[in-house]
Amino acid sequence: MKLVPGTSFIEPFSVGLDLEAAVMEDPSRVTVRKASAMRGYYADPAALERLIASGDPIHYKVYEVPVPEEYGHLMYCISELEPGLVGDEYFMTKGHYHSVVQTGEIYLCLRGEGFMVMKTADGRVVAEPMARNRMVYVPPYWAHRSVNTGTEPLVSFCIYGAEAGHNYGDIETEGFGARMLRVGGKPELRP
Ligand code: S6P
Ligand code: ZN
Repeated sequence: MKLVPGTSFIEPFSVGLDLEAAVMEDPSRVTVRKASAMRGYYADPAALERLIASGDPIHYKVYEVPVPEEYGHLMYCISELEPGLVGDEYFMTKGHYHSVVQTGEIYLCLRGEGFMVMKTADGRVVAEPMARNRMVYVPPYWAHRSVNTGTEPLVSFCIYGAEAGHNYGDIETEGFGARMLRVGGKPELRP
């Protein structure tokens, strides 16, 4: 067998995914982001500070059994975003471009309801609905952020090229171009 430089050889394995319950059974890495990790992301920073002061609740968790972050491997995760509002803005993930910007991603929604908001570097914004059994295709070049507009956790299974990496910096500087706000009790994407 001839190995290709840059792509590690590993043993096959399997992982328990309970798609009914929307959980990964034995994750070896769980990334937790609390409200305090979201400073700078919401339109109403005072509302975020009140949320942090009231106990800094968990915003979202990402469950993984990681593989090498290399071309050829496929990374996958369960992403679980809590429901809630910061002022009038629905709870969301930070959102990112992939560092290897030509890497796409698939999100299969298992539970909850919301949107995948996606943007390009030249300012286009598209929001695709997320609901159980709905799959969102995030093409190469599109930054992506999940937004929970429902009343239960928004849980998705995602798969992407393991070399992708996360570029949060560009979103921190350029923002997302639009926000998902509760207007008259309903979600509305506002520029
Ligand atoms: C990774 C993939 C997800 C997100 C997760 C959290 O490419 O898109 O695993 O990392 O949903 O979002 P964020 O924007 O905080 O990384
Ligand atoms: Zn991604």
